[in-house]
Amino acid sequence: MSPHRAWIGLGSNLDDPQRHVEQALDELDHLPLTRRLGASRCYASRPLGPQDQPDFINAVALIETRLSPLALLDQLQALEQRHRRVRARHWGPRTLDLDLLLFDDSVLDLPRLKVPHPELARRAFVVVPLLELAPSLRLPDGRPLAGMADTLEDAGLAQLLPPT
Ligand code: PH2
Ligand code: MG
Ligand code: MG
Repeated sequence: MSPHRAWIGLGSNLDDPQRHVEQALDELDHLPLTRRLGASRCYASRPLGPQDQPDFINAVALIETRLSPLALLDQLQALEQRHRRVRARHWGPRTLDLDLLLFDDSVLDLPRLKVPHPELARRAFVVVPLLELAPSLRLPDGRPLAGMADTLEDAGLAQLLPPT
């Protein structure tokens, strides 16, 4: 069976965020049955949600994997834990957040996992890096992602230098 393609959103706003994101981009390439096909640049963005927290670094990666969606989710959560992520408050600060954004053209509505990520199209810090990597990307329902970024507030999004 051919491998799956999955898009992962990365975010961090604690403890040298760019280092966490760049390291996680590397670690995604080493997950079992998985390799990374591409990564966006890192973007700085103002926090969505509670404002009394540091700005975020966000990026998006494309991976190829033979893991199932839930097995991939387990791997992503284990990777978050290795970055000593503490789940303190909803939408609060974190050392590493890995969100499964898209998995092939799958639509999943499981207790642990919703794909596409329900907030995907509303978040400039997800849509802009996705479009950087894949300008013609479409959601499973066929809607093109291009154009969606224009209708979002830019959330103070600033493109950083590419990871070295
Ligand atoms: N993640 C959140 C809440 N707010 N804001 C930005 N700018 N970037 C994020 O990744 C982010 C956020 C919850 O996952
Ligand atoms: Mg998130
Ligand atoms: Mg998350």
